[in-house]
Amino acid sequence: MYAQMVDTGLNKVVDASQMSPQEQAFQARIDADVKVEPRDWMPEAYRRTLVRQIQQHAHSEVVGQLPEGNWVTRAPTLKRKAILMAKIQDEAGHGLYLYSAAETLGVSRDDLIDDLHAGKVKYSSIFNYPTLNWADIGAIGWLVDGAAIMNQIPLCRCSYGPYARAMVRICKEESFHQRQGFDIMMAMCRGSADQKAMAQDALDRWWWPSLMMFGPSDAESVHSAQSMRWKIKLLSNDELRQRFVDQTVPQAEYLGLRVPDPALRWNAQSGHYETGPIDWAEFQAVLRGHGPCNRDRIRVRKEAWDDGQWVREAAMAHARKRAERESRAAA
Ligand code: FAQ
Repeated sequence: MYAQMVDTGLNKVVDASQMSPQEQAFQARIDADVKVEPRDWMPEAYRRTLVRQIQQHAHSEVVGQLPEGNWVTRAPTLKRKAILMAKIQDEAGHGLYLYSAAETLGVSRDDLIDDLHAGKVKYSSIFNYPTLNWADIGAIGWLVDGAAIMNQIPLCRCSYGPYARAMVRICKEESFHQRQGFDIMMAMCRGSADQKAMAQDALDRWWWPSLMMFGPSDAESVHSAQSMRWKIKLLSNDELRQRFVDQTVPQAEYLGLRVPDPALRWNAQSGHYETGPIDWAEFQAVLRGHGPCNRDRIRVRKEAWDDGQWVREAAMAHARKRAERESRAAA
């Protein structure tokens, strides 16, 4: 239902009896937790599934800079500004590691970026929401980076070596990002009544979109079953979402904030929080390009890409000259 753009050639999980001997051997290696490396043989659908997920992830990191970039010039102190700039640079770096990981699968970064700009591939729904005040920067770090880590820690153990290794460093940095967001929220919640109200307003607006980051429910998730079989995904969308809720609700309580879900309750029997229904119509609308900021995000990305053309050309010219100098010196 939600997957319209990228055809990975798979509609259902491939059963062992339908696999060629080569595919069976591949699955046996996955089952034995042997990492797949770029030069290893892999089923075409495995390769395409990885390209789809890794590029969506890379684009999310890059587009994810935009909502925060909106606040660099208006951060409340020099220290907060320096931290925010460092965080945004980290996100750019994550995008670069991930594009590199995707390139090991035989695709070109330029083509991936063209596909993003043409609206052919997705990036995370969360980045189509606006950052209206400084508390939103706290909420992004606390909730969005918090959700990102919850999803990404298991990816450090995923079956594809270059993706798994990229995730190790990314997760270390995301963990710092999450703490800086919580620190902003704490400062605001300990501040004036108006500041606390801003923090509550940010939680009210970011809570549900953060839950949507984990993707459609397991029943609706098109790719989960096969991706889990291949250990591209280790945990399902709903499992990760539940872990996030269980971790985050006590943090909201610590801050003295109210989670905007009247149905939220602790189930002592299951040992988990139960939540009210997610508005999947809103999620679908955002994925179809009708979120509050979809058009703006792509427009700004394209402008940044075009503006950077001369920098890319200059870097290439410099690399060429350097290589020529080095080969002359070696001759
Ligand atoms: N937004 O069958 P599933 C970050 C699409 S990084 C948009 O369940 P899958 C860092 C999905 O692509 C955040 N699209 O798909 C940061 C598929 O469409 P397709 C990004 C979504 O792949 C923090 C269709 O729906 N993280 O935040 C979303 O098995 C702060 C069907 O769904 C990653 O990408 C969504 N929320 O599971 C940066 C992590 N959910 O491609 C700056 C890696 C689903 O067939 C500031 N990715 N879709 O057209 C994953 O773990 C998975 O790809 C999921 C989706 C869990 C996102």
